[in-house]
Amino acid sequence: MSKRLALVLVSTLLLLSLVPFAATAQDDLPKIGFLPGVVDPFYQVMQLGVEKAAASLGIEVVTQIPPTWGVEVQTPILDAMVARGDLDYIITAPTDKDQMIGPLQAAVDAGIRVITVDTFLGDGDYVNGPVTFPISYIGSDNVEGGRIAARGLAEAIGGTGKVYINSTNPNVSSVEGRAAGFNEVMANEYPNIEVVGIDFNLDSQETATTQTAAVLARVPDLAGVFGTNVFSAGGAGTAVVNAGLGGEVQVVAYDATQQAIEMLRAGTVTMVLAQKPFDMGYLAVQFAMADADGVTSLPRRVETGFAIITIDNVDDPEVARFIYQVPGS
Ligand code: T6T
Repeated sequence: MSKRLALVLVSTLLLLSLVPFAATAQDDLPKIGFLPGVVDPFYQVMQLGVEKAAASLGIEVVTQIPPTWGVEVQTPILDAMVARGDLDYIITAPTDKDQMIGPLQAAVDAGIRVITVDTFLGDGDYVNGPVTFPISYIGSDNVEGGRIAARGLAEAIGGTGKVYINSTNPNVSSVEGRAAGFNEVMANEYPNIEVVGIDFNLDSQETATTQTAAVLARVPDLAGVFGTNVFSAGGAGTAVVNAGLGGEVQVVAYDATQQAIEMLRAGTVTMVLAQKPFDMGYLAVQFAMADADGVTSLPRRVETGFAIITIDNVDDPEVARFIYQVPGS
């Protein structure tokens, strides 16, 4: 055999021996299910983060976004994801901090590892709290976000007057935390501000608009509104504009949608709290990969922070990059 032929043979054998290993490595990559709360710009941006991380790592993600918010919609989708039998991890935003414990425990019992993003189960303390099975909670410190919103609104109304909260659902860790932080600051730091109440719009912007309009009619000297998420803030701002009170009744908006930014530019909204949904999705996929690779020291809680957007900084690219940019919008 010539030297050259021997070399070709050896190289071919070497290459062939590597192929099965490559296939195994590919097969060993975790497969992830992504189940957010509802179709909205916040979760659409989170999906971009999930997809970006998955592409970087070469792993497959199965995404299903519930059309409406709620345990009754999210649970059957989760059950179907578990029943597929091919998912190693589920990244999800539980739509109720108590009622989703059972369905997610069932996923864990079926051998799936769970990471919660944006919302948490129980009290969110996955080390010492009542629920410890999720790998991690990755999301905003929503109580702190509520405090920031309260101080922003209080300042906008000169530290005195009546304010109202429009929110989505009770028992959801994110919006519940926002209202709690807001109420805490108003009670402790602003004795001349009265919180006249809270309504739950069940993730309907239309309902949020109607509810806010009713409060504006009932409380003619209302000074401000805190909208705790996309739908709440959108509805609150719309009602204020419809009543001809834009700029008079101040609105603080949680979630940096295009609509919230338009209302900020129009003078209806005084402050927008941008969360970092891209980071939440991206990090969750990275955490799943790290866990699959045997990393055991992943933090059980990761706070992704905020960008606080006002009319003074909305055009600063370092701030504007946190406005929720959804493809096609
Ligand atoms: O505000 C976000 C999210 O953080 C919350 O948990 C649910 O509502 C949104 O998705 C906005 O609609």
